[in-house]
Amino acid sequence: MLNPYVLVDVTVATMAPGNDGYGLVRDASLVVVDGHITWIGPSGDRPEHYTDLEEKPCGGRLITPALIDCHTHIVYGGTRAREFEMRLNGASYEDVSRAGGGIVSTVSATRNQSEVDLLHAALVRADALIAQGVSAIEIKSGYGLDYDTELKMLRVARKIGEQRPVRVITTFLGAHAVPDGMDADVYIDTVCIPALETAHAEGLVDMVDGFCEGIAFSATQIERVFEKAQALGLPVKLHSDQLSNIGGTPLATQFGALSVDHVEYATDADAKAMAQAGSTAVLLPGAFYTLHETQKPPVQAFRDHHVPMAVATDWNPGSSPLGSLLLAMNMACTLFGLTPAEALAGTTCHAARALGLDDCGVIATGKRADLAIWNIEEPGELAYGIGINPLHTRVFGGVMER
Ligand code: DI6
Ligand code: FE
Repeated sequence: MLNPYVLVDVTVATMAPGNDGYGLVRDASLVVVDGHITWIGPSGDRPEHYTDLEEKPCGGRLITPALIDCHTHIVYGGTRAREFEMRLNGASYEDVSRAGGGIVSTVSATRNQSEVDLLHAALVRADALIAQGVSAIEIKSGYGLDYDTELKMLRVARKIGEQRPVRVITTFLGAHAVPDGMDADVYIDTVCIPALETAHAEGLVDMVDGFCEGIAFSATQIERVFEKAQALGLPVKLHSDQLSNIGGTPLATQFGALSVDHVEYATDADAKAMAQAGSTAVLLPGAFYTLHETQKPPVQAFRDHHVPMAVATDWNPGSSPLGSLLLAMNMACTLFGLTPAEALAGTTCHAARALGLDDCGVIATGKRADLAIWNIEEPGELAYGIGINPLHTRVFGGVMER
């Protein structure tokens, strides 16, 4: 059992709702008992019964909730660096495709790689996120597109959570792309839905996602997957309005989606529907950047309708080979116009909400002690730096890592 302790000489960005955006407490103390926060406030106000605890001085550093990457695809085989090179040497999308590139190449590499090798590569990616103060990672399947490989990906994702001090939330994304040579409807009914049922029965699935897009699946096809998710009692989320608007968001909100992700082409009506359904908008600037997208997500509409905005890496080998959540925060500010406080909310309290987690993402009494202690004094610096990692140390479930 962990001894209780108190972090002293800190500035705390609690990210608790309803104040300056950061919920800053200066000259603060933060009491941790049994892996949970039991008191946070100005040092002078610390209750009598907490005065004898072991004190850990933090040298005036900033503490935030540990970061949460609420949208990743970090389990995959192979790399797409070659096609990046080809495109920059003048090859067209068709040339890349003819040379066996694109999502199809990731699917075959993921099918061909052993579970051990997939895990090995994914752990390296998880470690990169953890090193930036991340304590929870959502990980999707979706590069198998066959029964066995979808299950294999989810087992690997679960193992990451067992082998590293990080919470892993798994998402079944069987409806990610139509496998080569297969009809989309046949795939949904004979592969995707049966794989979801088995994965759920084996305890491998926390949430269900789909890719609703002209190049992937229609809203009617996704609806069948969501009906199955609902029958199994699993929450849903959706890749929607990334490259076009084909009605994914109204569908997602009808199913009470935890989040609607990408949303560059979402309309004001979509934002309104998301607000009514309580869905979080997950902004993914890494994909926007990589694909040279020009349509920005309707950030002002999300603000006007009080839709919480999360920010994530979307780490995947094709459209977002982005291994830094801090950089995603910076990009969300520079490319989409989020304020640094919105960007930090996007990777803490709103990211927790996008995953349906209510025990983390803010610093408050009763929450898990998942914290990031930074070598900076002002929270605005987190989104300001480009490729800078100011993490001093992480606290995971109350355990201070150094
Ligand atoms: N949206 C994307 O941008 C990626 N998947 C998705 O649903 C693309 C995935 C890839 O190219 O590997
Ligand atoms: Fe994605």
